[in-house]
Order: sequence, then C-alpha cells, then structure tokens
Amino acid sequence: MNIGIVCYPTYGGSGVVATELGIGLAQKGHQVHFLSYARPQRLNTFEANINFHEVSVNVYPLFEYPPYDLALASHMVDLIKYQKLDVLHVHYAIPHATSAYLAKKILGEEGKRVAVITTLHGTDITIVGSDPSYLPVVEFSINKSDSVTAVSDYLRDETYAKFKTTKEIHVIPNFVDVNRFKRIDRSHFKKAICPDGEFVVTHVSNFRKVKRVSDTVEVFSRILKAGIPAKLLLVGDGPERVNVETMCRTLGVCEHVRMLGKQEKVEEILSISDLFLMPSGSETFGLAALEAMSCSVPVISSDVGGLPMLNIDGETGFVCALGDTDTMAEKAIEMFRNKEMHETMTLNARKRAEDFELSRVIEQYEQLYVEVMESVQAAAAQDQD
Ligand code: GMT
Repeated sequence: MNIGIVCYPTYGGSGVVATELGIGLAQKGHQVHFLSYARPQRLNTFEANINFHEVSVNVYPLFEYPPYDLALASHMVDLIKYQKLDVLHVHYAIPHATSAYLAKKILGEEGKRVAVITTLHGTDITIVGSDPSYLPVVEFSINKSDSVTAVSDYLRDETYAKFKTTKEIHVIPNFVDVNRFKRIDRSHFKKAICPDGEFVVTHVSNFRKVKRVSDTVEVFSRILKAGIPAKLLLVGDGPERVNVETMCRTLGVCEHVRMLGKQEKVEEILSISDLFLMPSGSETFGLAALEAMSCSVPVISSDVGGLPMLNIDGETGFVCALGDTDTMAEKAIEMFRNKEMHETMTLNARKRAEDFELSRVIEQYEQLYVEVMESVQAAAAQDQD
C-alpha cells in the first residue's frame, strides 16, 4: 500500500507512535510517506521504503499566525495525487484531521479513493480538543474521517462523552518494540551515575504542566529523606524545566538529580533504572511508562486515564491517587526496601509490556487500512456509476 502518515515531529507520544508504526509498515514492504513540519525525532535511520516530506509554511506580513493547516492540506493534495496514496493516516486530530478532510474535498473524485484514518491520542480530545475554541472543528473532522481509532478504551469513552459522534471508534493500543526496549548491560553508565550503587529513579516526559514533574521531584525528595540512597534522572525538556530546577534547589536535592535533556537512546537510560515515575494529571495511555516496563522497570503512576489499565497496581508497580505524593513515596520506599517485591515487579513489568508487542499492533492497523480502503473505494466506484 502507499501510506501517508501525518504527525507532530516532537518527542511526544503521538509522534513516537506514528513514526514507529510507519517504520514497521515500511519494513513490511509498504511505501510510507511521512508528512510533518520537521523530521520526526524517531525517524533517524535510513529505511528503504520511507520518504519524508517537510511542510513549510510560507510567511507573509499579514499572517500573524501562519496557517499551517492550509499548507499541510496543500501538501496532502500533492501526496495523494502524485504518490497515489491509498491511505492517509493522521495522528492527533488537530489540525491533521481537518487538513485531511480539506485535501480530500479539494481533490473531488480523486480524493474519494483515499482512506483517511484519524488516530486520537490524548489532549486532542481530553484538553485542547474539547476546549470551545476548537471543539466544533474537531467534532466535524472526527465525523468526516473515514475511520477513527483511539489508543485506549478510556480515550474512546472520553471521545463519546465530549463530542457528538456516532462514529465507531476502534481501540488500537499503543505498542513497544520489545526487542529494542529491553534491559541491556550499561553497567559502566550506572557506575558513573551511581558510584555507590544507589537506586535509579527515572522520569521521561515533555515537561508540560500535565506531566506534573514537580510531583516526581517531591516523591524523589521523600525517598532520599527516608535514607534510601538514590539518583533521579530527568529525561526530556519543556515548559516546566525551569520550575523543576528551582524546586530541586529549594528541596536541596540537586546533587542527586541529573537533568539529561532530550535523549535519543532512552532504552539505555531505562536499562539502568530501578523505578519509573509517571504522576501525570492526564494520560490516555502512557507510552513512556510502557517503554520503561519493556525495559523491566516497575512504574509508580497516578490513577488517571488509561494508566490503571497499563500499570497493574501491586503487580507491575503501584497506581496512586492523583497528586498523592505521600503514598507514591511510601510505595517507592517499600519497593526499594523489599528486594523480592522489587524483583517480582521488574519481571511483571516486562511481561505486561509484551502484551503490547509492536508486530501484533501493526497487523491491527494493516487490517484496518485494508478494510477502510476497500470500503471507500467501493463507495467511490458506486458514486461514479
Ligand atoms: O495528547 C497529548 O498530550 C500529546 C500526545 C503526545 O504527542 O505526547 O500524548 C498522548 O498520546 C500518547 C501516545 O498515544 C499517549 O501515550 C499519552 O498518554 C497521551 N498524553 C496525554 O494524554 C496527556
């Protein structure tokens, strides 16, 4: 198949899922065309069947807000026309699903033959998409997509609750490459960071407010106060970083915290980690936690959104009430003091991650592509008769 994949190129989960999916599809022989305003972060190796098309937005003095959605729609028109796309799979509804609708309309008869699939990821529904400033457009674009998927049951249900739609929403969960995300020996790295064998607590995110990185620092500080020797690795960057740095100073934990910034080889950092913290205020799935679990790292998370489905309380880690940093810290301390519990949870975490193995999920997307493609092409043929 000729498949167009549209995503945000940033470190966020929707871009990661889109990129890993595209790479997986290309390795199965499909022609994949990525479309975004920059090269997606995880698209960093040469793959025979992959093309990347950069959307550049022409600036003009009148445009205080250059219209990316229109530039994207124009690029989509080109791709559908000249690369003969069968499927256009857009990740994150805003503005991708709207641009796809526009592109199809612009192409008229030709546009009817391409199957537009929208994958809902998170805040495109739960926060920004349901804000009145975007809601009517998001609702319209969901309803006009040829097929819609969501990354968890929770997100599907939220979509039905927040938007007027009778569209069937297929749940296709996020996935992980368990062969890449597995515990590898990085003892030299561990020794450099923890010369005295301290525990490693890790957090990976894009440091937006919703990730509550300050809760992570709070929990970590309590772990130290309990006399547990530990280091905190903070991976990623974003708007909250400066606040987090200030908090580390205020709590006097700076010498035990490493800010590693954006990292390509997250699996190497996860490989020396003993605990992953995800205290998010909203999380439809929690892909970063899944990648940690795949590297045999137990997770302590909040209980929001899709997290309790992924992180099984008492088995793969602990699920605590949102903002309850006391309990999160208590559970971490309990785990670090109980070697047997910690070991069992590392095994369980990996086992749970294997339920979300990449190849199985890629097959689900391929199957959906075929079904939707056949149905739109049949409808287009009928229209012509
Ligand atoms: O929706 C977002 O905030 C953006 C998105 C991203 O690109 O980071 O994250 C969401 O999609 C991920 C991949 O499907 C999920 O693993 C995250 O849980 C989800 N984030 C939120 O719901 C906050």
